[in-house]
Amino acid sequence: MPLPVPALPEGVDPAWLPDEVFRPLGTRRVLVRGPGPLVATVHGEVAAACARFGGRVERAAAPEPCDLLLELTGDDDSEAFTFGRDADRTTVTASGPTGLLYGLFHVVRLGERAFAGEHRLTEHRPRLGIRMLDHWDNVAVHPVMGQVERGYAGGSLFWAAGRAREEWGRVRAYARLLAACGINAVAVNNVNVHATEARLLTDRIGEVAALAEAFRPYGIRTHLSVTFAAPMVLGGLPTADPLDEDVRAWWAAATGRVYAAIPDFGGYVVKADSEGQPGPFAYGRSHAEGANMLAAALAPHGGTVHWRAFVYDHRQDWRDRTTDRARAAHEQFAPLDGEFADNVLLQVKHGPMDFQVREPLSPVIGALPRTRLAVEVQATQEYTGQQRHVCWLGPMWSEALRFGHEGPDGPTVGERASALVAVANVGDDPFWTGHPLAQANLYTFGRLAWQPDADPGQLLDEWLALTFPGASAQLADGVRRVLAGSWRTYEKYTAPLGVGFMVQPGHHYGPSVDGYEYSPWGTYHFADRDGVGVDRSAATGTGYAAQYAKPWAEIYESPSTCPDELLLFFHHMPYGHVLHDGRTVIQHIYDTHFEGVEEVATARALWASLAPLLDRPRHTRVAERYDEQLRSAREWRDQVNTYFLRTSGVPDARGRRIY
Ligand code: GCW
Repeated sequence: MPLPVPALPEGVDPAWLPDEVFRPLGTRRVLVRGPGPLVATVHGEVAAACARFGGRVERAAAPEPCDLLLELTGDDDSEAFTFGRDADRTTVTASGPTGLLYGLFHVVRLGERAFAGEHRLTEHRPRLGIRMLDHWDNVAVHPVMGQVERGYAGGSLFWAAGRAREEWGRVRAYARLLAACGINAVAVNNVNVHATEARLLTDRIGEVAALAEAFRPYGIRTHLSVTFAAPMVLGGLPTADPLDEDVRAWWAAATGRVYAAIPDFGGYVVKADSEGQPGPFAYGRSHAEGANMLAAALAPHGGTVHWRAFVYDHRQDWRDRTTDRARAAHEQFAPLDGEFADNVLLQVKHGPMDFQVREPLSPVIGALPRTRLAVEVQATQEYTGQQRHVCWLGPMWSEALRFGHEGPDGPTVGERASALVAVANVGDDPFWTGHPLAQANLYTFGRLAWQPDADPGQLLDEWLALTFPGASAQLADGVRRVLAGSWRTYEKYTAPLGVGFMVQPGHHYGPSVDGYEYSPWGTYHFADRDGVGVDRSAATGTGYAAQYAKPWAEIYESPSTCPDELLLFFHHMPYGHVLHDGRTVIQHIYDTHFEGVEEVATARALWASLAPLLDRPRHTRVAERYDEQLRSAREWRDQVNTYFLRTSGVPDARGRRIY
C-alpha cells in the first residue's frame, strides 16, 4: 500500500517541494519494486505525483516496460543508490530502503533532465552517516528563552505549552522536506534540559515515540537531549557519578525502556559541564568517563552519544588576561583522545567560540585523531541576523568543511568528520523559517552534509530551481544575487576582521561594541586608543594559536601571514597596520561598514524589483524584513564607526559622516 503524502496544513509554504517539481515524474510510467515501509513512502510519493499529472505507477513483481524504475534490491542499511539511464528508461536501484528514498529525490531534483538522453550509471553515497538537526525546543515555555531557545521562526513544531503539540501532519511534512535534502536525524528537544524536558526520557517517552513515528517513514531517526543529572532528578539516586554502579544500572534500564518504545531510536545529545548544565566534573570524572557511561547504556541497542565539546568557563573575570575562552575546549578534550567509546561522537562547534560571523576552525577538530567527530553549525541565525537579515551561510559552512586542518593539502574537515549537525532554524511559522529566504540555509545544510565538498553556489541554484520551479531568468538571477553574497555583506556591516561578540548581551541582536567586553562570559576586543584585537599568539598572547597543527600554528602566529579576515581574532593590532589589501585596519573598519550598508540597500532595491514575479505573501514578508535589515545595518555602521573614531581619533580618509 502506498503511504499517503502528508498534506501541508492550510497556508503553510511547500518550501523546496512544491507540487510542480514532481511533474516530470508524475507524467510518466513508473515502476516501484521492493517490499517494506520506506518503499511504501516512495510508492506514495510517485502515486501522488501521477494522480496529479496523469502518469501511472505500478508495483510489478517482474520488470516491465516503464519510463522510470525505482527498485530496492536488498535489505541493508546503506543509504546509497545508483542512478542511470539508457535509451528509454531511467533506473534507480538501492540495496537499502533509505537509499531508494534518496534516489527518488535525486530524480525530483534533476526534473526533466532525469528523462532526457543517456546517463552513465553513477553511485551516490552520503559522505557523512549522520546528517542531523538539533532542535533547541523547550517543551514548556522557558521564562527567558521562550518555546524555542534562539528560535526566530515562531513556536516549536513539536511542543506547545508543556506538552506534545500533536500536529503530526505538519511534522510528517517537515520530515519529508528534510529527507528531500538528505537529513536523517533529528534531536527533538533543547540541549539545555529543564525539568519538564528531562522527563521525556522516562515517563514522557511516549510523546517522543509519537514524534519518531512521524519521522520514520522519511528515514529520519529521533534523538533526545538528556540531562546528565537524570539519575538524581528522575531516578531519585543520591549521585549521578558515571562510575557508580547504581547510576550505570539506572541508565541501562532507562535506555532499555526508550528502545522498547522507539526501536530505531538514534541516541542521546548531551551538554555537560557547560553553561551551568550538570556533568561529570562534579564527581571528579572526565568527559570521557561521562560519555562512555552513556555509550555503554546505548551500545547494546545500536545508539550513539553526541557529547558536546562546548565547554568553557562562563564565570570569568575580565581583568584576568590569562583565561581565553577560545582555548577552553581544546584544553579539555585534546588530552582525552583515544579514551572515547566507539559509539561516542564528540560534537564540536565549527569555531572555537560560538557561531560568530567569522571564526577560525576549532582546533579541537584537528586534535583528536582517534575520536569520532560531529561538527556542529548553527542554522538558526543567533549571531547572523536572527532571520530578520538575509544571511545565507552556505559559503561559511563550505569553507569550514573544506578546510584542511593539517594544512591546505591535507584531509578536509568534511573528510575527517563522521557527522554534521545544525542547530535547526525552523518553527511553526508558515514559511517554516521566519525569513522565507532562510529556507536556503536549511536546504544547503542538508546537501552539504551529504556531500561536504559540494560547491555551495550549485546548491543554491538547486534550491532555487526547486523552490521557484519555472522561474524566469530575472527571478532566478535576482534571488541568487540577494543570497549569494549575503554572508559577506553581513560580516561587513557587523564584525570586522574576526572580532566577535559586539552584540547586545542576552538576546544577541543588534550592535553593542562593549556589550561583552566586561562580562563574565569572556569575549573581548580590547580596543584602546592605539589598537584593537585579541593577542592569541604563542609568543606574546594567550597561546591559542599554538593549539593548531602546523602549518596553521605558524600562519596564525604572525600578523604578516595571518589571513586578514581573522587578523583581530589572533592579534592586537595598531589602527595604522596595513592589511594585505593595502588598507589600514581603521580604514578597513570604516570602509566595510559603509559598503555593507550600501550592499543591503542594493539588495533591498533588487528584491523590490522582483515584486511582479513573486507571490504576495512571500514578497511582502521579505520586503518587510529588508526594511528592518537596512535600519539595523545602519545602526551597526554608525555605532561601530563612531566607537572606533572616538577610540582611535583617526578620521575617515574619505571624510564620510561618522557621528
Ligand atoms: O550560543 C550559545 C547560545 C545558548 C546555547 C549555547 C549552546 C543552548 O547563546 O542559547 O544554549 O550556545 O550551544 O549550548
